[in-house]
Amino acid sequence: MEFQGTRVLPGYLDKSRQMALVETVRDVARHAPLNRFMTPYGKQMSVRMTAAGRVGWVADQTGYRYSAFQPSGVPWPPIPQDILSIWTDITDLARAPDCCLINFYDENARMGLHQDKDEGNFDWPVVSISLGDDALFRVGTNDRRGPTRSVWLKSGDVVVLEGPSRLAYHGIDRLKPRSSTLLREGGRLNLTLRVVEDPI
Ligand SMILES: O=C(O)CCC(=O)C(=O)O
Ligand SMILES: [Mn+2]
Repeated sequence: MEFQGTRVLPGYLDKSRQMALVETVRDVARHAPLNRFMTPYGKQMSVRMTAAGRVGWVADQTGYRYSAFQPSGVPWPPIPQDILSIWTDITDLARAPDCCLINFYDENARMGLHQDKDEGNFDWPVVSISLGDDALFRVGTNDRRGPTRSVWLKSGDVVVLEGPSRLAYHGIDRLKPRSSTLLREGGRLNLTLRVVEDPI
C-alpha cells in the first residue's frame, strides 16, 4: 500500500512473529533499559526509548544525537538477528542497519511531527515495525506546513520511508488503548531500523 509516497505493509508480521519479537525486545531492554529523555526544550518526552546496534539515539539539554553509548555509559547491545532479517527481507540491501531504535508508547504517549534527519545519508531507507496497540500515524511531505494524511497502524504492520518520502514529516498522534493483546500491560512498541553514517 502506498501512502503519501510511504510504503505501508499491513499485517507484514503474523501473530507468532510478533510474539517472538516482543520477547526479543524484552531481551534487548534487559541490556539497554528504556529511557525517558528530555527534549532540548526541557520537556520530558512521553515516549520511552532504547536501542540496539552500533549507535543508539540519546537526547539531553545539549540536543539530540546518535551515540555509541547508553546514558549509563555502556554500549548498546547488538541488533538481534530476527530484527536484522526483517530489514534484509524488506529492503534487499546487503548493508545492515546501524541502529534499531525502540520506542515504547503507553496509552498517553505521542510523538510530534518530525523528520528523521540525523542519520547522515538519506539514500538509505528507514524501516518501522509496529507491535501492540493501534496507533494513528500521520505523514506529510518534506515541508512542515505541507498537507498530511493519517492511517491507523496495527500490530505487525511495517512502514518504509524511502526515496522521496525518506524525509517526510511524520508522527504518532495517539494510541487506541487496549486495541491489541500482544503486550500484557498494553501500549505499543515501535522499532525503527536505520543506517547511520558518521559525518566525514
Ligand atoms: O512510532 C512510530 O511509528 C514512529 C516512530 C518515529 O517516527 C521515530 O522513532 O522517529
Ligand atoms: Mn521518525
